[in-house]
Amino acid sequence: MKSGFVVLAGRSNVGKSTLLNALVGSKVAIVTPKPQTTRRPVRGILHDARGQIVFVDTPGIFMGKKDPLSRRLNDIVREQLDGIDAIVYVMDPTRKPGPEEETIQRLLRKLTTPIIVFVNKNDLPDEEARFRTEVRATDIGQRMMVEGSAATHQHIQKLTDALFALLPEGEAYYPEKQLTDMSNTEWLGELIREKVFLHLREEIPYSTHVEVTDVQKRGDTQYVAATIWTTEDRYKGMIIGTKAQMLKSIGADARKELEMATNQNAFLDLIVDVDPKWQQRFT
Ligand SMILES: Nc1nc2c(ncn2[C@@H]2O[C@H](COP(=O)(O)OP(=O)(O)O)[C@@H](O)[C@H]2O)c(=O)[nH]1
Ligand SMILES: [Mg+2]
Repeated sequence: MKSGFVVLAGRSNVGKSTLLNALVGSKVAIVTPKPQTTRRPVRGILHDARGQIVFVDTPGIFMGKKDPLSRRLNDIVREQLDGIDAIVYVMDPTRKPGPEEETIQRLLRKLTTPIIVFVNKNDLPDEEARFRTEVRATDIGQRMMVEGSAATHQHIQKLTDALFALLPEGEAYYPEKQLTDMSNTEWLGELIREKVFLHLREEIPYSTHVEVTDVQKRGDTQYVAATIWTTEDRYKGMIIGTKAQMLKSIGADARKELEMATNQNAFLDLIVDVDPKWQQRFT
């Protein structure tokens, strides 16, 4: 069998997490329209008759950001590039390739690891994907360029085939049914965090961390208790909302998705708490 590690690289918001989910065939990573949602590299495992591919979704590269969290994320991205078998460099034709793209390409050109460029969001019309021509002209010494869509699963198979062709023979890294390296608790926390990102504006979601404190089976219901940590009292108020409407919406969305994913009833017990220093405890 074939096996190997493949890193998904690219700017924030190009669709790396969406692509990871498409490749694995299950929702492993959270996806939001906001940049820098992914906070730690998430692994998603593709099992196939040909072998196994471990995909690593990276948080993207944060240019010019000097805060400890961004710095740490940049270090993580560099560490991820060691000892891997191939890179899928994801590009977004709806945004102009700027200095950030150049920084990433400079980094990738230096590597000897085989690269496949995946031009994503091919489902969008030319009016929206205005930079297709520029993106198609990308030359970083890649083995191949595939145009497709992570959202509609267009040409995902083509990408998978190209990767299997590149990968060495090897043993399986994960048991056959395992789709991610995240624990169930971590995944539940990520699911709730995704809803926080989808419901709240501007900087508030970035000030939050979700800690799952209890998971229990109660009859045929999965009971999940979690704390949404934020850095300031005024954020706490906004996350809870008037008459707790915001928190209820976040909880309802997370519960619905959890019920869909697990095919059983779920009950979410969410509280919001303030800790200006949560970053030191959880990252
Ligand atoms: N139209 C379209 N949107 C996409 C596609 N892939 C991702 N997106 C959207 O782009 C945004 C960022 O996606 P995400 O996977 O979180 O990007 P990441 O930051 O690179 O991980 C989300 O709103 C996605 O729904 C695609 O193939 N087509
Ligand atoms: Mg992501």
